[in-house]
Amino acid sequence: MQPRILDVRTRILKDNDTHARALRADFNAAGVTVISLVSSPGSGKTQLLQQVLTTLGLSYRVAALVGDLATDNDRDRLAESGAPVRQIITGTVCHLEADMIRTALDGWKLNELDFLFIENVGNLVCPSSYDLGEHLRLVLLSTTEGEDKPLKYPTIFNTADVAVITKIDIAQAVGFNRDTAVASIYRVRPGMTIIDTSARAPGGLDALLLFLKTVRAGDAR
Ligand SMILES: Nc1nc2c(ncn2[C@@H]2O[C@H](COP(=O)(O)OP(=O)(O)OP(=O)(O)O)[C@@H](O)[C@H]2O)c(=O)[nH]1
Ligand SMILES: [Mg+2]
Repeated sequence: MQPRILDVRTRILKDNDTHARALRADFNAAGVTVISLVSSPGSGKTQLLQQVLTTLGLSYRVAALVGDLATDNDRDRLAESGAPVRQIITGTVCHLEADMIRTALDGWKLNELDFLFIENVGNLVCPSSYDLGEHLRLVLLSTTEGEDKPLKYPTIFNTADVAVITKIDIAQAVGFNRDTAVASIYRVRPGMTIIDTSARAPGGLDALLLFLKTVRAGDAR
């Protein structure tokens, strides 16, 4: 007799999950690779993304959405790359939600993009609970914020796919211990992919760029 699998999932589907699922279906249908970035405020999401957009924009069709409680500052910084960028102002909300992404995408032709990047609101707590329909979530950990952050905020690392260590150029100056940081990440997520970056050093994003191109090559097959 075939073993019967009993689905004991009792979680009530939240509105956000429904919206996120619809978004992911649209992203897949359009053939666009969607990558989100989460981290605490100031760990370098915009700086990194601006350079990623600039470099990938030479060979790929790229665009970005960026969320903040207030100001268009990050949109303006990202737009310096030449890529189309839209700001989502969340007001008092400390994360992006799938329906905000849907609204912000209005009028954009997804099938004319290879990569869509989404910079979430700087926060290590709220964004972890909200699926945005993205294919890959990068969690950034900067050398300045303390090696124990993955242990203190495990959920954001558990809901991300890749950990990106930022500001490696100042690691020594701030006494960053990479082994300790990696051990913290592995305590939460054994074997998680970790990519070191610097937005200030020449070639400091090469490993990340190669990773993103490999992801795209897999999606585009
Ligand atoms: N030394 C160094 N500084 C960096 C690097 N990346 C970013 N910074 C600096 O860190 C500060 C914050 O960077 P942002 O890119 O604004 O950080 P963010 O994560 O987008 O911040 P929020 O959007 O407010 O959450 C800026 O002063 C950057 O110039 C890096 O690789 N090395
Ligand atoms: Mg930013």
